Amino acid sequence: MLILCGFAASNYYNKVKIALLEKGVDFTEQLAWVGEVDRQASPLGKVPYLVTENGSLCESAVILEYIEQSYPQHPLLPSDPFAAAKVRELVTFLELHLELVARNLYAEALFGGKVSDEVKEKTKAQLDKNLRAFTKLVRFDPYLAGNTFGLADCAAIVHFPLISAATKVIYGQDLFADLPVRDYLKRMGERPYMAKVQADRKANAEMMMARIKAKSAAS
Ligand SMILES: N[C@@H](CCC(=O)N[C@@H](CS)C(=O)NCC(=O)O)C(=O)O
Repeated sequence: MLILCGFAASNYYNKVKIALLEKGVDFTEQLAWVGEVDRQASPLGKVPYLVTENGSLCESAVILEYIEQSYPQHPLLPSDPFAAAKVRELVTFLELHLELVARNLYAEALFGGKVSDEVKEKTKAQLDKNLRAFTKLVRFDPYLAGNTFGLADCAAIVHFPLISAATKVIYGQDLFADLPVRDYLKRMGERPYMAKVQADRKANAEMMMARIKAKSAAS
């Protein structure tokens, strides 16, 4: 049986969890906080990583490709190579050009730290530019890449809320204000397993904040 390792407050962890639930693949979860990661499995110390009968894998995009090829039921990629590439293109835009850029803000937006004005300005310019490009690719009809739920949705469900929250806190404005992201997330939130995913995320986020507070009080 597959073991998904990491913590449920992580967007990348939940991306993989949603894909497994969507496909109906059996798995168990194992809690691994940052700093407690098995470095053989994930040499950069990042979560998630997946333990399989063949060994372990890290990097969520790689994990999702492995799951998709190993468990063809309820496909999350179209069989047509071009249509599948369009889904992967959206995931790349979301993660490389939006989430990874917005990540520059998380220290202040989410974790009580501080980010310099210079970083905030640079990040805003990059986000605005990359959002304009993303807007040209994204469909929302009703799923991110068109009429079928897929890998791009597994990514969007977890990344949109975080990017929205971070940009609202830092710039007083939701990056996605002009896109139908709220309605989209509401629809995605109605998928049968989502209430549990959100409850797990919330409970784990509370644990994580308590750990951060305890660590800073001890130092
Ligand atoms: N590219 C990685 C990103 C994963 C990632 O950044 N995970 C965060 C938690 S959301 C993490 O482990 N951060 C700890 C670190 O970077 O040291 C993936 O897709 O799996």
